[in-house]
Amino acid sequence: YSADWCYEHEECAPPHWYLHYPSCGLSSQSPINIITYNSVADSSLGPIIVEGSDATSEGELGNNGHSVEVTLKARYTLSGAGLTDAYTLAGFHAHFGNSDPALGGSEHQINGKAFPLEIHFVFYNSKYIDLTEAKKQSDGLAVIGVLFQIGSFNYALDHLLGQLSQVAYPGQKTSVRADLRKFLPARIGYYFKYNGSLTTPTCSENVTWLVAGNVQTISLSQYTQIVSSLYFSQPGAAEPLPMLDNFRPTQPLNGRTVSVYRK
Ligand code: GRE
Ligand code: ZN
Repeated sequence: YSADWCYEHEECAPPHWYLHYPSCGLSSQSPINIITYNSVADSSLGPIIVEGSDATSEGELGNNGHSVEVTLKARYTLSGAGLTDAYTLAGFHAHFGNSDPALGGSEHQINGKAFPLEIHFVFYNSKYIDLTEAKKQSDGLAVIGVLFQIGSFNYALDHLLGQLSQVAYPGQKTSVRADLRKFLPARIGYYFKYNGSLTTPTCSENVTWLVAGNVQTISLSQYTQIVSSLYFSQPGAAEPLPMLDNFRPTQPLNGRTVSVYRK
């Protein structure tokens, strides 16, 4: 395969990523299985604070060949959570499973349980000029991971889901209006925090991970819309490859501490 990394073909799948991207073989990788009874309570962290314009923002929804991602024009800032610096939202994207939500799809697990969907809100350290520059820095990134289970209809996400068919293939983009507030609370009072990596190559180990403790819901039909709208492959490919199971397996903790804040 021409791709040097992928999820779907044995030859370029996660166990081989380190061959082209050596950082993927290091010892502080993400995602992880968060074992709640091993996490260390730290009340000094304080809640996660996300500030920014609360009006709906214009933005772009796109298929990058590995995930579906949204970027917004409005500026949102992450602080709190024991972070030394403020971080700026670069965008958010989704990792998910296949047509059977019981088989998982999230990257992080909680007590060995995977969820069908995980959204990553990627923030870069505001002292760097942009995401590209921040990715090269050891204190470059902070990512909020939000897990979803099948349950009640998710009104906040539905507007974006309706536009997925417009970005079925890699490279496609469409404009969207979204209010981050609706799916990322301004204050998150329950989360896990640990030092890890990008979950995609280059797998650089410069991410402060904040995984929300409260699992959100999405209806089964909404989940089905995600797993039936998108492709890894270009239009007209001899073998169309639906975008499914775009998650990396959990990685060894190797003695890292997972902190928990709950208030
Ligand atoms: C990803 O590609 O999945 C990713 C990023 C940046 C931070 C975390 C992450 O691009 O999982
Ligand atoms: Zn991600």
